[in-house]
Amino acid sequence: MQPSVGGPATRAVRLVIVGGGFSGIGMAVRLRQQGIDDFVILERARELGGTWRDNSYPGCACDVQSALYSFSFAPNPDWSRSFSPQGEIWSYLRRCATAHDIDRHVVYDAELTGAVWDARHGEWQIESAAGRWRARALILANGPLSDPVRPSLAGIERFAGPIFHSAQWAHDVPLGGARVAVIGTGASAIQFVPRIQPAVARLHLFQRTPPWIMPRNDHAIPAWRRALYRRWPLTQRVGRAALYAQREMMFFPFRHRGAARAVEWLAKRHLMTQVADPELRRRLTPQYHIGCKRILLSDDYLPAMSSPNVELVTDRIVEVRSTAIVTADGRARDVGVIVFATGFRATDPPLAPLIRGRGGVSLADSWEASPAAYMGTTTSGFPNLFFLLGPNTGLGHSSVVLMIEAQIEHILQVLAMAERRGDVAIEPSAEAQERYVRWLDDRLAPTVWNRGGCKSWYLDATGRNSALWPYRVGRFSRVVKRVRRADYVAVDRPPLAAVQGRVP
Ligand code: N01
Repeated sequence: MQPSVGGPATRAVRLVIVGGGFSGIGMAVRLRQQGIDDFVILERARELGGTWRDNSYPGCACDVQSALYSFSFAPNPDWSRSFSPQGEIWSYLRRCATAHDIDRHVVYDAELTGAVWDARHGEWQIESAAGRWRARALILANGPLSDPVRPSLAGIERFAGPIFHSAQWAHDVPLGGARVAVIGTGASAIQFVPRIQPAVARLHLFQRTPPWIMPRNDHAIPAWRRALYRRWPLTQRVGRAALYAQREMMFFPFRHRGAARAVEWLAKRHLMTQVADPELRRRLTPQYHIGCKRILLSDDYLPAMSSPNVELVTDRIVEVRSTAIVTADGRARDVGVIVFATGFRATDPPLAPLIRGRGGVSLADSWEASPAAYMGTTTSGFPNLFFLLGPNTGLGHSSVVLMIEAQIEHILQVLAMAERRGDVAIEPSAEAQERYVRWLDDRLAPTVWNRGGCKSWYLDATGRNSALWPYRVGRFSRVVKRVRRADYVAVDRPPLAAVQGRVP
């Protein structure tokens, strides 16, 4: 895509937000609260909700308590459970959008197909499946866990039965009485495996690496407590603050091996009480430090492993045939349906090749397979481009909605600062970004995520941890909400002439 000030079909707005999930809706609400109305949300689907719209597999729920996994500015007194199911979270998001009059800003079926920084006019030229826009600022709120990964297994194209990914659950495929293969044992699989196990004839669960699993302790929120929250909202805010503090304390084992050993002991005890067979237990016991991969919560996954219709397969898959999966030991297991629970393109963002900044350089070229951003939110060479849940904003211990909210405040402050300074476009200086990323890398180097003896989706193709923030949420909020003016440079003047020379 070449930069061009489009014809009549090109609509001009102040901001374009890509994605209408938690990040996009949160950004839109805060923009409206600031009196900024001139923006659109480009949503590739036909409804809002992001990952909470897409992931509809049986048993899908949040593994962070809803009181914290929700916007601070939109408390919901009606959560039915401490860890609410997907349907409730999705409706909550749609309600937030409606309550704040966001719907009229949304363009559906509008998958982003390209965006180019037009230095001459100081704006982004944006192309989508629903048309063209030009905008002063582009906010990528497309989420790190949006695009499923399907492994390339030899012979998969020959498989005769249905194949689908957990994030694109095929509700029209009947699993009752079927022989089902589930590939992957991450956060998604452990939620749906116990739900489908009672219905299927046979479930072969292909595990490459066992996860550490802790008790979930989910419970219904009694009607009296919901009434209390409705009547006195302050009580819910106090509960949220307590939960926030409790979750912040859960960070400790991620940085202190002694504390992590105690958590490992608890997880092993959980396994011991839920799985009687020592051989099965051995195969379900992780051989890496707890926390290296996401710690999972479940009270019903491990018991499902002992069901007579479940087989835990730990041999490597070598081939898929029309009605079977063959493992490295030469065994072929007859299966009629394959479900991939194999995760997402988290550190290999699919939009990166489509976004072109100064000089026509793409994000993918600039990042060279290792996404990096200043404060997880902006990146040098890409004026007025902002990320929500960008590089190194993931968490192992708390709610990412808190990270989104902190980033939104950062973006609002940077936009306001640019306006005050009279800057048409602004970006972090290369030095500020390098300093920040070096600091992150140094902090992450000794942690369990980098050194815990596992390979997780936190590590990108280069082996760098470009997914996680290395501290508590509180520290991120403090760092990000205090914008350092000197770290942001204007790119409209004097560099404009030089930039113009390079762009056709
Ligand atoms: O995906 P994952 P997920 N052959 O990447 C295996 C969030 N989430 O969808 O560990 C065989 O964690 C892979 O094996 P290994 C949450 O942040 C949140 O479950 O790489 N197996 C692993 O077991 C989570 O972390 C909620 O050896 C293959 C699995 O597939 C993130 O989403 C709920 C394979 C992938 O696990 C992703 O979770 C659900 C292959 N070729 C998810 N390739 C909440 O409740 C991969 N695997 C908020």
